[in-house]
Amino acid sequence: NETADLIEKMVGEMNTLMVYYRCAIMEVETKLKVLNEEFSLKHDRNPINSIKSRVKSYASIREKLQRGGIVATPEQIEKNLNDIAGVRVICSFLDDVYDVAEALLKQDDITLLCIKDYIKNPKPNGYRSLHLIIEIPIFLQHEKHMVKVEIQLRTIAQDFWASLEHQMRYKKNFVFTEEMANELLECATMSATLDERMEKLNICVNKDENNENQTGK
Ligand code: 0O2
Repeated sequence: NETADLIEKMVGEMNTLMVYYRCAIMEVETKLKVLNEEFSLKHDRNPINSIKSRVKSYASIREKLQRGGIVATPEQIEKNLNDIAGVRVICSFLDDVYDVAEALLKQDDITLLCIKDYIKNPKPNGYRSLHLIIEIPIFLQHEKHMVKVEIQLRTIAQDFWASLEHQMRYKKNFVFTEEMANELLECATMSATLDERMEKLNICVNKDENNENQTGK
């Protein structure tokens, strides 16, 4: 009976923790949507193309804990895992990635715990994305709770590559041959070139827009 009580208590605590992560995702999503609205009002376009969020599944949490030799208690999970709440922000242009990240990090209730810029320093396989680990408060009836969220910001082209690479890699835990890995890397380089060319085009569009405004056209 004592074991059953203990299990029930643990399950209850885990469920509460997962609710906290879902609430933190809602907070971050709202902040991003507000920024998108403001930008679209000022510049007549959306810097954020889409937002995809998820709370890590119990199976993935368990696997990650086992890999790290971490005891599966809610306290240890909160302390050691940074990516249980994940928000992926797909931006239109490269500049948007950095502008959105900067605007978000400026907000005084957000604490940046870690930043990894895989756009400036891509992974050897070609993966590009800006990763932020932040901490954000959620306000409950009687308390304020700080929650960690992993935010991945990337362009549409970077997301295209990462989504397909992820699908292929996770398919039966496939290990790419050297030839395939090279091909993937080349695809990543091509999508990076695409981003740079689109970015340049957008700079021209913005310049023209500013000139028109100045000449009162
Ligand atoms: P999933 O299924 O997306 O959740 P760790 O987070 O502890 O595993 P690290 O090095 O601190 O390791 O994290 P990193 O590399 O900053 O970011 C990990 C997450 O970034 C991954 O989560 C992926 O979502 C994404 N990512 C990193 N590298 C790649 C890559 O080469 N290809 C793709 N498609 N995504 C990548 P998960 O938990 O591994 O996967």
